[in-house]
Amino acid sequence: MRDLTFGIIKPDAVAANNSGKIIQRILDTGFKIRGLKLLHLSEKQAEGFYAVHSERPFFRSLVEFMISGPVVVMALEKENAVPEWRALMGPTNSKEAAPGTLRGDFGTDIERNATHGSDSKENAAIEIAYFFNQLELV
Ligand code: 3AN
Repeated sequence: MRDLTFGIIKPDAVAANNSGKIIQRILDTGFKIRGLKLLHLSEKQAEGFYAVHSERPFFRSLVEFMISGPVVVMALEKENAVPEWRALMGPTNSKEAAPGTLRGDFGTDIERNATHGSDSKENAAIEIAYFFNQLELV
């Protein structure tokens, strides 16, 4: 069954002009792009998106990073989209991510890790709805 997941190309990867390469990898891996836009998040938007991490020690730093420049937000469709997108991204820490994964090829460390992906179908629906309205999804 084809599912949706939600992805972000983070400010480090956008600033390094890697958005196009990442989108090409996404298409080459068989995802269909159902929604796509470039945004510069406000502090409130970033805090809201990462609210589950608000008590974590890295929260402030994560929010500051996510508002440091534009991001690309994406609704992605594929069979088993959530695990497939996480596999393409690689592990959270770019230092531990293998070459050939997006975080391995385009990220730097655990914070500047090039991409975000939903961790469940339920969260994918919540995260897509946070950034896209129905008219923005094809
Ligand atoms: P993932 O994005 O792989 O699901 P989460 O949900 O554990 O990882 O973390 C959300 C985001 O918070 C990560 N993408 C990463 O940028 C940041 N993060 C997680 N752990 C740390 C940490 N120890 N130090 C700094 N940033 C972190």
